[in-house]
Amino acid sequence: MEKPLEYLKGCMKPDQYEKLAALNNSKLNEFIADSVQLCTPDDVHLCDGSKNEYDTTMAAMVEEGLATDLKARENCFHFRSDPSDVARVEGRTYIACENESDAGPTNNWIHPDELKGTMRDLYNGCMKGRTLFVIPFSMGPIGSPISKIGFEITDSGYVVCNMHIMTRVGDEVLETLGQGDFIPCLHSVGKPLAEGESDNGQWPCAPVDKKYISHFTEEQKIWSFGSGYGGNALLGKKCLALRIASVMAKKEGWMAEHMLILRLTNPEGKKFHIAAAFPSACGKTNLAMLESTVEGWKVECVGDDIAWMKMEDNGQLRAINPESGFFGVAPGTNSKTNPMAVKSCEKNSIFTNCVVTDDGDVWWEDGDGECKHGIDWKGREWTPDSGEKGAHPNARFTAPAAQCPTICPDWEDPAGVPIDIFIFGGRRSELVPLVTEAMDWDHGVYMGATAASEKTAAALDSGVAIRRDPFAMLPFCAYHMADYWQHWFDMGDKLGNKAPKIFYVNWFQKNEKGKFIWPGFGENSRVLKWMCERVDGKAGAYDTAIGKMPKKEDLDLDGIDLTDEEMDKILSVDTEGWKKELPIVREFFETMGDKLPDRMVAQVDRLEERLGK
Ligand code: GTP
Ligand code: SPV
Ligand code: MN
Repeated sequence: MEKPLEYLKGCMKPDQYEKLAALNNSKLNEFIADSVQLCTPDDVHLCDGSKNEYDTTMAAMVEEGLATDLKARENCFHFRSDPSDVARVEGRTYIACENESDAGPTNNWIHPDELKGTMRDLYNGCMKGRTLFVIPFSMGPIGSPISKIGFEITDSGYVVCNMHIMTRVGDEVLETLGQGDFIPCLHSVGKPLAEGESDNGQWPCAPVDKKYISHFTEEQKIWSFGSGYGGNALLGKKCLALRIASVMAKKEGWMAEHMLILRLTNPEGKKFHIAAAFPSACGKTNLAMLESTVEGWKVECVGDDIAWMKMEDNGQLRAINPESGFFGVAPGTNSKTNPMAVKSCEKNSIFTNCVVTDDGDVWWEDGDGECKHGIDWKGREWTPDSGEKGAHPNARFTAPAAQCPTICPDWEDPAGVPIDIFIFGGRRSELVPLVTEAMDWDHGVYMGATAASEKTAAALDSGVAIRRDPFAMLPFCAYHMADYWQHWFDMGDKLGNKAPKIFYVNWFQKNEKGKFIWPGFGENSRVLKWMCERVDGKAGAYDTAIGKMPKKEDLDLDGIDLTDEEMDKILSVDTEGWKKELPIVREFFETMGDKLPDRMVAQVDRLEERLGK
């Protein structure tokens, strides 16, 4: 377009247009003008991040029947999504770069030209009858050298309100941006409205085969179409802060990881910082907000889903949480399992796909209290006898991080927190012990690369029962997985003796009756304590074929309700079982082709040796 500003003058409110004119960022003006021209909305709104904007946008959705005002909770709202739009759609998530080999074997690749062609046709006129919102947002504290600015264009009020909570939105972002660069993110629910038509209370989205969650990794831009669900639509989160950032991080020598960040303080006041990667719906939010059951040990939350980490000049790795809210799994969250999450979403929060109770509150399976009658996530009457779950298993709450009672006072420090420990893990009902310490960095990288987990509800189409989910990044690493592994080896080389210690955990082993053996949740603090004492050289461990492990007496198990047999079961190494994993791991490695680092092969060879023939 020749004169984007002039074009925008014709379709924006004067005061909002003036902001753009004063800023005079030509990339931004072109991005907005091109999007307006392509998507043909009825109206354009430049977001300022104000409470008034949130309230007005939410009120319009309540009016429309898309949201329910929850009378029992201060400033809280509930949304019911379309049944096809309840989770990330990995099969419709694309990495577009010049060469397919750069996307690697773990991503869906389409050539950028082809994908743009397909998506332009879909975007054409897609915002008819709707408002196009322009959301200026910062991932990371505004102005921090690690932070990145994005602009999300969307036709969804749900996205606007969620982005207000999950990211830093508003005028300050414009001021910080100036003439600088940003990541353009274009989103549409993909449901244009005909003249006089309205959503009429129905969550707007497109059918699955029209959904595209696309990442142009070389141009660094994001195009998402057809879904309103969190990870597909709140583009600052998985799309920017993980997929696009993973490519930047590789190029620039830092790390963008699917990790919670927490601070653990011991009785002497010494602080440890832990970053932990578990696949979606495998316990990050819970661990991040854990209430320690070990006397004198205190946990504070820095972040629950994403970590951006950089090495300082002195060789110390420091992490920030690029988000400002939690988009947490609701089912299973209650005052016993995760009291801090319960408190975090007491007010000013958004709920998606829960049961709305008759007294105007939300309820979900394994939540607090009982629900005798309500309206389920599909909008039908629900009672405990309905025979179906009332909340979708991937029902979520969106809550401001600042509302977490244990939020770390330094959670917004632009310099981040120094990382001492990395944890990997997954959901395995068999084989994988409670905790293992890597023998060295390379062995830890092997543990991360071979992490595997049972299927959860966080992705609609994740397929097989147990899948390899390296570093919990399978759905989020936007370049060749083997290059990503090499990046981990390289980071270890750079960090040298300042590299964090690496551990692997599994909270999810089950007994013959299908019950979790380890009580989990707050009791996981016992395992974290052992890790910190390992860092300090205070706790014992012994060598096994799969790594260093604690004996029962090395763990603080005071007051825990487990029999000796049960503890033995989760602290033992099933050599035959591990041997059976080897061919599966080798087969997985083979899918990486010649990019597979020799150092990775060396690790599986050594493991095989240690396990014995
Ligand atoms: P994403 O937001 O999808 O990335 O998930 P997450 O990794 O943050 O998982 P989250 O903490 O929300 O936990 C997901 C589910 O696992 C919830 O239903 C939790 O109740 C359950 N869970 C978390 N920690 C534990 C644990 O230590 N033991 C057991 N048995 N279940 C757990
Ligand atoms: C996950 O699936 O890992 C989530 C939820 O944290 S989403 O934002 O949808 O990715
Ligand atoms: Mn996640």
